[in-house]
Amino acid sequence: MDRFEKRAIALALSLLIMFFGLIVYAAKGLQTDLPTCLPNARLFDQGRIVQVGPNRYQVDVVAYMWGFNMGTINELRIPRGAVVDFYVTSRDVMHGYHIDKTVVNLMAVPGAVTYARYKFDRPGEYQIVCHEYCGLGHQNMAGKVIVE
Ligand SMILES: [Cu+2]
Repeated sequence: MDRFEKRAIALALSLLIMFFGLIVYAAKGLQTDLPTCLPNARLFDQGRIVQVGPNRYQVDVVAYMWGFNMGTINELRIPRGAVVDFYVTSRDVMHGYHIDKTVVNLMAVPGAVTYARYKFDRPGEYQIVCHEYCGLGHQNMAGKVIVE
């Protein structure tokens, strides 16, 4: 192995370690879990918002043709700094659940629950869109998160 090969391998290894460190930092330091499918999660068919602690919320989202039920229809109001656990499922066909300007980007799958956590540090309106074509009313399938 010549000197150039050793340097290339050392560089590749240090990049791998750096990327892994960034993933751990994003998950723990920024409190953004990687989106996940929870194969054994309890199923639900009603949307709801539950406050589970000081500025901590759990939101069950049921996507349907064509809207999002999150306890309220298409709108979620939370205070600034809230940490929200999103559990997303679908009542009919596959939908998407993407919250603009965040890393929340989930599939809504009938019979399954997907999960993401996000901390809303900045006040304002965040658009929610379905990003999986789901039928004739797909383009009307939108909502918003309002951070006060
Ligand atoms: Cu949809």
